[in-house]
Parts: sequence; structure tokens; C-alpha cells
Amino acid sequence: MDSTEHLHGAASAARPERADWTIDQGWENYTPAQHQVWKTLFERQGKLLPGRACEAFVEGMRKLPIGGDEIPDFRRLSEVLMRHTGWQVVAVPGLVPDEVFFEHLANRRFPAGNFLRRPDQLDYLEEPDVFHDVFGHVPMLLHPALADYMQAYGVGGLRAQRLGKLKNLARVYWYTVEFGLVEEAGGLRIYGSGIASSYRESVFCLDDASPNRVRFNLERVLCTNYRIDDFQETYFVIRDLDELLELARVDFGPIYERICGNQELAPGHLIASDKLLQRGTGRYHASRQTERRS
Ligand code: HBI
Ligand code: FE
Repeated sequence: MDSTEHLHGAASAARPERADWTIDQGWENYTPAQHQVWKTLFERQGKLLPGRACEAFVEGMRKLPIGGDEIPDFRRLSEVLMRHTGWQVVAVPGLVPDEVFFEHLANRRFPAGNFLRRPDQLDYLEEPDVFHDVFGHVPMLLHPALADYMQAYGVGGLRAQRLGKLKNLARVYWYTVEFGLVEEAGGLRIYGSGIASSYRESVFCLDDASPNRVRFNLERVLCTNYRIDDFQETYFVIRDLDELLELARVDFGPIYERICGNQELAPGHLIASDKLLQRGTGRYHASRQTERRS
């Protein structure tokens, strides 16, 4: 399960010399041991995701120079992305300040960590490394709806900061781009990158009876807190990826006003207006709770 601390924006990387926090990927500096860690992660997800990941993810992966033998070169990824959806991948040393992150997204530049987790961190890391960012996020940037949605999120993020509503908007990113599920082929499929890059959560989110699965609703999600250190307690489901295009066009301004009085919802809490696909047992998180107390 990949932690998703990175959505907490606290830039933790040492400030690089460039104002936009980009660095050279330094592809030639990767060691054989690092390429081997990438291979392990890539092959493990590669076996697991067919039938779990959405069609757009599989399609994006097929079109990109991403394989098991070596850590991808961002320049080659950017050539393909630019041709299809005008995106490019820029290397950053880790978390960057929110406004730097939004500025890049608003200009169709995806900031990807150039560092790779250690072999003893296969299932847990505190920051978005090259596997989370490139394996998890980049394939989705080839889909037109996601490409537009991610740019709109960048533009919206800069605005949300000005309105003091970043906390609310970050929840929408969380429950879509990072942990979203989509209806497809008569079932549910993964499109969220935080899930797609995580072995255990790719299983949990679809197979486990514990989490709730609820139809995505913007106002509801804007008020819903999320887990940063464990699997999600609720997954929100969209009908298809074009639903994100509709989201990208929504003016959040009036909605921010309308929800400001609403109480914040706990991650596993359900409300009467929820369109429930599946009410979870909550057993996983309850057991973790007792573990913590013992
Ligand atoms: N920086 N490199 C990087 N990657 C992220 O995903 C990221 C970030 N900084 C801020 C951030 N995400 C979030 O705080 C915003 O989505 C709110
Ligand atoms: Fe991410």
C-alpha cells in the first residue's frame, strides 16, 4: 500500500536551484540494483492489473516506452505524451510546494519524482517516487479526459489556494486521480494512480468486503476526509472517465460557498444521500484500530 502522504504538499525535498523545482532526471545515474527494484515492482503489478486496471490505463501503458527492464527515461515519455495529449514529464526531487505543483499541472507538465524506493520499501513509501508517478500516473495522461482533468486541477488548485479551499479540492484529487474507481465491463476497475502503483491496495479496493463503494458526488467528496497512512475506507466510483471532463468544467466557486457550513465527513462515514454500490463491513480498519490499541 503506497502511503499517499505526498498529497500533503509539505515540500520535503531540498530546494533545488530552479524556481520551478525541476531537476535533470539523471537517468544515467540509476544503478543496476535500482533498475532491478523497478523490474520487481513493474512485473508484480503487470501480473496483477489485467482485469483490474481500467482500459485507459492498459492502453496508456501499451503506447508508452515503459517496460520492466529499466526505469523509464522521462525524455522518451514526454515525446509520446506530447504527441497524444500535449503533456510532458518533468523531474523533481520529491514533494514540491502546492503552488509549484499546480503551476506545472496547469501547463501540462507532470512533476515526477526521479528517485526510486529502496528494496525494503516495496510496499510503503512516504513520498511519490518514480514508480508511483510514472507507473501510476503517466499512463492515464494519454487519455484525453484525464489529460484535460489534470490540467484543470492545476488551474483549480491555484484558484482554490486563493479562496482558501485547497483542503476541499485536494479531496477531489484524492478520491479521483489517486484512489478513483470506474465502472467498466460490467464491473469496477481501477483508474486511481495511488491504487494502480500499489500491489496490496489494487487487491483490497476491488476484492475486500471492508471498504464502502459509493457513486462519486462532487459536493459529498469535497467534505470527505481521507486516509493518508492506510487503505481508503471508501472508494468513489464514476460511470466513465468522461465524468471527469464534466468535473473539469464545473465552476467550484459557488459550490465552495454552498458547502462551507457542511460538517466534515470521516473517511468511512456514509450519509443518507449516498448512492451506495456496496456498504463495506469496515472490518479491515476496525482490526487495524484494535492493533493500534494493543
Ligand atoms: N509534489 N512532487 C509532488 N507530487 C505531488 O503529487 C504533489 C506535490 N506537491 C503538492 C501535492 N501533491 C498536493 O498537496 C496537492 O495535490 C494538493
Ligand atoms: Fe500521486
